[in-house]
Amino acid sequence: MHSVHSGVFYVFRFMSLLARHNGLRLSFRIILASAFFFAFAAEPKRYTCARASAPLEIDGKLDEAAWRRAAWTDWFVDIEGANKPNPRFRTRAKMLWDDHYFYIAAELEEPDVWATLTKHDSVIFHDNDFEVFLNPTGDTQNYFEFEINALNTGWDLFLNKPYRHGGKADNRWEIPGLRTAVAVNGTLNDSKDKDRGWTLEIAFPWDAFRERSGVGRPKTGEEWRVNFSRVEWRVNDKHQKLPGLKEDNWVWSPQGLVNMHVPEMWGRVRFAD
Ligand SMILES: [Ca+2]
Ligand SMILES: [Ca+2]
Ligand SMILES: [Ca+2]
Repeated sequence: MHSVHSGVFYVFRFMSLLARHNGLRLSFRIILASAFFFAFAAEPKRYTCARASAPLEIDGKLDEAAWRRAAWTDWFVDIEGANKPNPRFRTRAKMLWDDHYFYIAAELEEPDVWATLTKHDSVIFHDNDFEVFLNPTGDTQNYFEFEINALNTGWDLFLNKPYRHGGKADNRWEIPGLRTAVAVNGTLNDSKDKDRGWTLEIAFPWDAFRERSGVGRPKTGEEWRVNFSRVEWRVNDKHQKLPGLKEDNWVWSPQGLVNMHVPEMWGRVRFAD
């Protein structure tokens, strides 16, 4: 919130400065002020990733002392930004790291938890899912994507560059030693009751990223570009998608458009002691 507030502050200051220049046409002043506002509103989210004090049990539950101490991200917002309607259900995440793994936890509020895909490397966003985007070098190229559904089915893929620059997804990227787990707080694939949601834990081994990006475990103080996305479909009580309705996309750091593959807009995660 801090970045948006400071952005608004600067826009007002900037507009008052402009207002003194009566020679400037009003429309030009509005265009300038708008450009200034979006430059600030688009400032990425930031997160300081603490070191895990003890190994985590990857069981989908976030009840370890280390997780309890870790800060939550802000609540997710619409992919286009906080000026769009608030997501229908809440989502937030946490991160930790140690010598071996980058740990990610997420909590997804969901009254009807469902999933269908069981085959690794399926197009997981055809179910409701949680997605991780990682750009270790921060160069907006050579980045990694991981999607997971409530059945703990994963899809790991690599992009040498964004699709709009001719990038191609490579599903052959696999993560030896990856550990993931999901815990459903309610009942899976049973719409007769009302669930609270699902939580998940992911442990990415640092070496998984080295071959494709040249970067493995970060040094203390280094930053990666990271974003999280949640895809949510509107379904009936048989979990069939309602016709004519697109999926919702809720994210940590707003992209400003319906496209996760703009790494320039991802958040910044700094690895701290
Ligand atoms: Ca756990
Ligand atoms: Ca794969
Ligand atoms: Ca249920």
